[in-house]
Amino acid sequence: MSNKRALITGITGQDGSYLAEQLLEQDYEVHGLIRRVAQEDPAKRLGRIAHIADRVKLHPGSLESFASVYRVFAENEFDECYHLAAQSFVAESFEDSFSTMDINVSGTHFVLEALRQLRPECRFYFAGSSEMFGKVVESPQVESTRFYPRSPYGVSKVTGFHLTRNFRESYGLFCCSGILFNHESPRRGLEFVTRKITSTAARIKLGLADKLYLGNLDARRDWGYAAEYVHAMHLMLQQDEPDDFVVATGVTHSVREFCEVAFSELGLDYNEWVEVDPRFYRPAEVELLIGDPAKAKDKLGWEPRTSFADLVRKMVASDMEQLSAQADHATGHTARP
Ligand code: NDP
Ligand code: GDR
Repeated sequence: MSNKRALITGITGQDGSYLAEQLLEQDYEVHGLIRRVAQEDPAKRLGRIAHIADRVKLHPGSLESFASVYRVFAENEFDECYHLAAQSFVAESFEDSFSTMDINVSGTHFVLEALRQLRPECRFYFAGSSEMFGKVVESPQVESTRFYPRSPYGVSKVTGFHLTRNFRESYGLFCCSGILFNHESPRRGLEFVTRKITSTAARIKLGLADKLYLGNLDARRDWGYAAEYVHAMHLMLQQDEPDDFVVATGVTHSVREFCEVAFSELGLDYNEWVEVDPRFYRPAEVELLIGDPAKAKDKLGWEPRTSFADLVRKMVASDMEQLSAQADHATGHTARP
């Protein structure tokens, strides 16, 4: 049993919520940094952690304010810090690259610097991303694959990765980066393509929507299950030495294939319902990602368990369940056969 104290930035997000659950199960004292706005509408903004809200300690703050991050470290002696908070939507990073840089680069720098000054023994995890590989120079991608980011988001994560390594090498801090490939779940934000597909397919099935508009259907991603990926983050901080790890399934599928499986799960043919809308294309695209998680398997004993088809099924089932209740109440809507 553990009595460690962990800080999770981004605790209200998909990964933060799964990680908080897993750390609580291991008897951690779990703290989270949350934006003040989250308190304005907790039912919505804290929805992913509502079921554990009475067991975590939440500290208002923002990655945009060094003072707020510093205060949280000054008031609490953390053993582990999982830095997950970020502007995480790649498409948005093209729309507002400056905010993305501020939050993802300066925000990471703030957390590292507060930790260095106040709690250098605290172990640190940085949420690196397969987007750092971008226009890939080799496949599959491994820890040593050269970075070639294709978006402001990707650039920000490359910078965060180098900052993390630099704090490890310069100050001897226990700093790790996970290079996580796309990971999804029923808690995924609705703006990401997987959840957009499963939630809209469910709406179509229930007669609540008539079309699904998407961008590039040929982009390929290595999609895994989020609850398993956060376990890898925890394992990284339990090692004897800090290091960086690729976390992936080693299997790649296209957005089109995701549509095929999700719609067929509902007895529908995606060709009839999906339409391409150029608005959802990106100025520069990451066409193909496929990771090799051999190092994580070898050193962490971590392996993915959920298959692509099971992941899609899980997400479709969850969206159907959530939306069916709404459809029952709506008048004039009937589920499609
Ligand atoms: P989400 O978008 O679900 O969560 C992002 C979190 O960051 C939210 O809790 C959000 O808070 C918080 N946040 C955003 N801006 C700020 C800010 N200025 N100050 C404080 N908190 C802020 O992301 P995921 O859970 O999917 O991802 C977690 C991390 O892993 C991110 O860094 C992401 O970039 C990275 N990553 C994700 C992958 C994936 O496939 N999911 C793959 C590789 C990396 P709020 O609720 O208030 O918006
Ligand atoms: P990604 O995830 O950019 O890989 O970043 P996203 O689900 O947004 O896009 C995946 C691929 O699907 C294509 N696509 C669309 N994407 C969205 N969002 N909406 C659409 O309508 C659409 N149509 C096609 C995209 O062009 C892209 O190729 C996610 C985030 O979680 C990051 O934070 C994380 O670092 C990476 O995964 C790994």
